[in-house]
Amino acid sequence: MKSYEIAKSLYSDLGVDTEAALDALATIPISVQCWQGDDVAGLERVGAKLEGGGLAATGNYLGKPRNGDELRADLDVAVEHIPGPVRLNLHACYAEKNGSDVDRDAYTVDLYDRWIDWASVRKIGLDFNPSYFSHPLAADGLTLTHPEESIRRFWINHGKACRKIGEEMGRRLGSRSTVNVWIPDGSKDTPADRLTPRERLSASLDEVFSETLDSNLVEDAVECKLFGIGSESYVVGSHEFYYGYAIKNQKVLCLDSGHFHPTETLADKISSTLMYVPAVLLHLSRGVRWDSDHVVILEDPTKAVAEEIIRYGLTDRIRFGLDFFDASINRIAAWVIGTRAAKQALLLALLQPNEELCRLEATRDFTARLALQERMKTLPFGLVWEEFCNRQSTLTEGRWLTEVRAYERDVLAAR
Ligand SMILES: [Mn+2]
Repeated sequence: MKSYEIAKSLYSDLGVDTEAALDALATIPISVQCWQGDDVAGLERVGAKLEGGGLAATGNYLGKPRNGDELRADLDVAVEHIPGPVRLNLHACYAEKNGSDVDRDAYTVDLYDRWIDWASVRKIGLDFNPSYFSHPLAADGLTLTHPEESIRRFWINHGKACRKIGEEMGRRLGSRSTVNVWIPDGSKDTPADRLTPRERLSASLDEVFSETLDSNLVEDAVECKLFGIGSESYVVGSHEFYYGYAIKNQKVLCLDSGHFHPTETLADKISSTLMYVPAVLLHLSRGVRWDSDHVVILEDPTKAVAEEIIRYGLTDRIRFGLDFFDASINRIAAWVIGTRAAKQALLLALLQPNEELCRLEATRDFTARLALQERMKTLPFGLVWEEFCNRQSTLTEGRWLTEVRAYERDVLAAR
């Protein structure tokens, strides 16, 4: 408490109200991705694993969950060590089919009853994603752009089914679900025709989104990508494609940190895209030299994204999500580290003297602006973060890992 009071006073000297920052942080939920828990395997089949889609999970850490109950138990441990509100981001391949032979084009909300029950008890909202990978009809890496009409139809119907599932999740949980469409479609080598697949994708998406649903319960997002394994030369759903589609159709635009050129970052895209699309869904991730989906850490690109959102008061138009999966370290710790880092980035942004920085800029005092930007970096942010953890009844840095280790020893090691 004493150290927080010192931090509070130091920030106050610069006109920053740490109490307001702590209150604001406690209102921003981050949607935690279920797929970090099991290397994107899903629950449709026993022993299912990630197949195709240009995605690769690496590592083989002990204790991978073998069913939905184990995955949810692991999630409970992670959520316990994440201060403040979270949501859960679920992929369609986490359906629990209980022996039913229903395929993805006809999935219904009852396949997710156990997830909804889990979320309901914990007062957590659910977000949702159609799964356009790990399926025989996606084996050649083409889904909504497939040249065969019947295969395209199957995936269109999957998208339609998922929107209705998202709407029902929103209704049952009293919290709007963001349903995000990402497809892997592309070409390993230089294509002869880049146009026709894009025309097919546009037409397929129009069909997926054709039914008007309750916008208080569900919203549609679309996610671009630069390349994937097996789609190095061409991705149908590029940034320009989806940016145009989202503007034209007023959809939420999903920006994934790993889905652009390695030196290209998301921060500068926020203020531009929000001029033309209703909202942005963030998939915070960390690409190391490629779209490697490393665990999010408190690094400059993530901090810059948070600053852009907080400075202009845009949190209502941002959906905060994570997209990484790493099986080379304890999967639960990966969830905790990545989500805490994202929240720390938000807290740092909330602790910026934004009015003063803008005032200095308006008076063209760029010397003082730079000096103040640098000064902020030496303030005791960690003490304010500890206070946030304490107020949210969550263990501080350096303490939560002991608990995760105990669970690893008692539960994960026995699987
Ligand atoms: Mn993503």
